[in-house]
Amino acid sequence: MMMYLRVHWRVWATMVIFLGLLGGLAGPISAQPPLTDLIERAARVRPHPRQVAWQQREFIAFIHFTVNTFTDREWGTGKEDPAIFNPTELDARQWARVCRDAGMKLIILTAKHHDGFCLWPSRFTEHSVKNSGWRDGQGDVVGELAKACREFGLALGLYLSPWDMHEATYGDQEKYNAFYKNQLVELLTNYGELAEVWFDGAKGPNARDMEYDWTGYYALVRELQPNAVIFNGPDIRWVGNEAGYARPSEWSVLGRSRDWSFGQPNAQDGDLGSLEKLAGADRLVWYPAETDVSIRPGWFYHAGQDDKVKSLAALLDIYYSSVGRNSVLLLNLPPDRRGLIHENDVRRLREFRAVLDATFATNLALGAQAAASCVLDQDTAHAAGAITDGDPDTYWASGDWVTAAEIEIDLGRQRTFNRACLQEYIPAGQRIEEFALDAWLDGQWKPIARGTAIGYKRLERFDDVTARRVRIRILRSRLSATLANFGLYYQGPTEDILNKLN
Ligand code: FUL
Repeated sequence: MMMYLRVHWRVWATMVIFLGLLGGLAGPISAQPPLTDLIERAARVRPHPRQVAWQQREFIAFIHFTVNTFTDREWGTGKEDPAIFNPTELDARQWARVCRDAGMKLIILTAKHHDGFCLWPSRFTEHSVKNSGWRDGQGDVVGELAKACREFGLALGLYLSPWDMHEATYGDQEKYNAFYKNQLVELLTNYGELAEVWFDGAKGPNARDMEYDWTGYYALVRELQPNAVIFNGPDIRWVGNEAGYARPSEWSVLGRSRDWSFGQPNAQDGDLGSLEKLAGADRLVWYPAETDVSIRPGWFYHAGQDDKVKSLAALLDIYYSSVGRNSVLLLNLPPDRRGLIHENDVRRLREFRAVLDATFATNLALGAQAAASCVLDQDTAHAAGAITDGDPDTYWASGDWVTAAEIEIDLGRQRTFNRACLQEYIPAGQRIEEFALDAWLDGQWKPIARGTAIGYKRLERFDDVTARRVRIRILRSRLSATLANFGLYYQGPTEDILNKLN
């Protein structure tokens, strides 16, 4: 039996008035706007299309490469001789092929890391590939990668470290900001379309004082690459750790107070998006999290870490905890001194891809019958069938102030599954605060998974379940709920999948 759960706005209003009265009895009446206003404001925050495009990439690559690769360091000094940069077999096509085969959609290259060495022949410094032995000083790593990305159908992103240990003007606000912007313009104009620009906020404790012209940097990106998302800027934020884990409740709707001038909220805060957090913010914005992590302990290549490539289980756990928690996974693959992604990393990525492909190849809920306890205005365009039609652009919607609902799915016959995927229709906002998943087993509904924020994608893992009927319960949402997609999958034993690979 389907239950019809409807929390009407009048119920909310009554609750708010009641709480207000209680507050009045306890002390002075608060001037706070009603909770319904906050909920409605939060629910109506929407992403920019460039943020949606970024999120749909899901899995992207970082490439950390510079003089550090040749000095065995993580952070350089700025005093390295450019001549030490001399990869013997650099092949950006190999990077692009490896990334494409791994299912990644974009590559972000450290065009300049903190040491200041430029992987492209910048006109504004001598500290670059043009004074290295590589390709007799005629090479351009950024150019080679841009070309390879085009060939392999990948998008390109660039990292340009604001902190620059080599540049003499660093510390002089006017001169360094002009220098940095000149470099940024070179990158924004000479390599075709960029999909992401990565501004790293890191800076060593002994670095000179330097006030970056963030607003000016962002304005250049917007002017010259309007489709590029800005990391650590207005579009996307750092998830808050380098281990590969997003929060169990990862909200893309955040409150932004006046005191962060486009910078970060407290990235270490476990809660950034609850209504308690949003209350009191000057503005609510769409600000989703990117999860950056390296496939090895270091960001740069170190031969001593060849046997420390993350295990398949660790990578899968990271995937479910980043892509599966409303975030984008930015996985770093550091080229070695040859200028190639090492064989061990390539092998692990092939295994990782094989498991993901085997798991997600067949959606057992695709085309299944679905019925919801409520539908927006009984509108057939937003009926429950939209979540099983395989089309991410159609979606079920509950209707305003229907904040709890159920959808029952009939798979047609008994199926065995151990993975579930839920996706909200994020162009309309992020609304669901809590959900549960049940299966009809032995004549009753039994819970198989439960979670909080969904957003673009939520993946759940659980023990094997064999059932014909499943039920999604939306327990709490803001204003209304939407779902664009629902999937059920089965991951078999990894040994079986890996055996087929070799
Ligand atoms: C940090 C940097 O200091 C690391 O070297 C690395 O580039 C990482 C992605 O960001 O802030």
